[in-house]
Amino acid sequence: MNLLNFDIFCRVVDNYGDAGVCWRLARQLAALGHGARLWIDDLSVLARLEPGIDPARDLQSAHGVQVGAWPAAEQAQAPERGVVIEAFACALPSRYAATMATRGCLWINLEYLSAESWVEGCHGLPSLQANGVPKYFYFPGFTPATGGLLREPDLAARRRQAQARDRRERLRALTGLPVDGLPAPGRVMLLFCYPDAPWAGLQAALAQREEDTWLLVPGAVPPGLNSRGSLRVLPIPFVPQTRFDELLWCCDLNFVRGEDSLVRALWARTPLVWQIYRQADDAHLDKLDAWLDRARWPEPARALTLAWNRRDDEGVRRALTQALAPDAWRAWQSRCDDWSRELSDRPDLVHDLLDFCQNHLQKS
Ligand code: TRH
Repeated sequence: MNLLNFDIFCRVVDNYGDAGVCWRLARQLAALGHGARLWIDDLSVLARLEPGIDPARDLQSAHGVQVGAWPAAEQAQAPERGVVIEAFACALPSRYAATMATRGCLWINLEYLSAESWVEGCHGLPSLQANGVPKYFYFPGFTPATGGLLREPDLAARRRQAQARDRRERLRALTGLPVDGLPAPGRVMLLFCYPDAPWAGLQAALAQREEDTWLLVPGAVPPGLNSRGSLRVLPIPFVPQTRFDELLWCCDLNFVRGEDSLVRALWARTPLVWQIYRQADDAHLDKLDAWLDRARWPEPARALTLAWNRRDDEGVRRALTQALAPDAWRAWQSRCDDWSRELSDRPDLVHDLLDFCQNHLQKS
């Protein structure tokens, strides 16, 4: 395969997901030997995900990726026959876009992840832009007719190696928690959610179990969520993105949100509850239904996901209690494992994207 040069453009709209997806993609391309530059308008968000990044430096490099502050991109030139990835329709700097036409670049708009079936019809379609270059829409997704999901080639092997080691030691090394008294498997959970999540329902369900549950909360703990009954709420540090998987692999149930942490939780092969990013006019609820239809969770897990996203505390309390009952829990674990295997049998996003680029660069 020819090595390519990628320029990835990212504007941070909110939270960590925009930067998180672009950073993961850039790292994986660089690890495969491709040239990868990431232009980003908020280095402080990237620095949270990658502590090696200095938010005060306009140009730097980490993990083989060149990182540039967005204003510097205004003066940059597109690489000759390079691939320009505009993440999430962030709009390229106009001067830069003008250089693309004469340099034989391939222009790709990387879209947000959706499980809706219409994305299959739109994946890969071109649209001619003002600079005379077609822009191709690239949709990540859960089916073979989409652009796939980000998954590093060595991920499953790393998970198996990690999980062969003592979980208490892994957790201690990662979070600094004193791990004496770590509950039995089945009772360590990660809570990565938006501030409006119905955590009171979660707290009510977990506080009344017979044995302890540990709830690990990276970053800020929602005010009012605290240890009670059999629930221990444990604030933990936000870990670098390169170690986030290890955190998921320590937990039996992962509450995740947005886009990137959802995909990582799927690769962890354990039960997960997804809080989708909220959109105007409740558009996210259709996306959530489409995802649940593909997930085919057993009923209590489906009900839990719906209640979690509808911010229904009583629904969460009831459904979580049911989903954690032994038979329901085993059925949920087994479906997660099956779906994760099924998805990982397909080409990952980077390999799909590289094929797409090679085909389209040859044609031009
Ligand atoms: O932060 P998010 O809510 O980002 C969202 C979504 O991407 C959403 O789709 C998008 O529209 C919106 O932003 C603008 O959730 P997400 O996508 O899971 O990103 C979180 C990133 O943070 C992910 O790359 C994992 C990383 N992370 C760490 O590296 N360390 C940690 O300790 C934690 C908790 C997360």
